Amino acid sequence: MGGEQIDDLIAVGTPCHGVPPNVNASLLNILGYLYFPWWASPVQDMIYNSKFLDAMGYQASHLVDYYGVGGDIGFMVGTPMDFNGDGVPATSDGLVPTESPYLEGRPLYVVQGKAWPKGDADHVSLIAINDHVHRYILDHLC
Ligand SMILES: [Ca+2]
Repeated sequence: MGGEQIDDLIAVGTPCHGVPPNVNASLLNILGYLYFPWWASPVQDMIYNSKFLDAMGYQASHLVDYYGVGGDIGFMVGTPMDFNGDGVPATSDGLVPTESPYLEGRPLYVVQGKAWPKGDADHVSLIAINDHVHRYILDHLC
């Protein structure tokens, strides 16, 4: 499968720029009483500027209309990052840095709010396609 078979690609909460190396430490500060299994740790390939991510690149194919969607619940996962270059660093959706789904020159839709159960802007709510994401997808596919 290639770009010729894909018209629109909407990446929701996808860590295109990766995650910080201390994501576990950030979570453990809050959830310190929970056991974190080894497989819940980010692999080295998903750490910012890993060889893998750099090789993948931070640009979408010109054959595909790419849209990134990130969540911002104000939860600090590492240092706030400014991947879209607007000068404004953002926090995270509770797991993935807000602007990590951004690819150069492509739209990034940020859902701001709170984590479940007070809101639906957290990582799991985004990838479960909450109402904001559902409407965004329909707007771009219709
Ligand atoms: Ca930014």
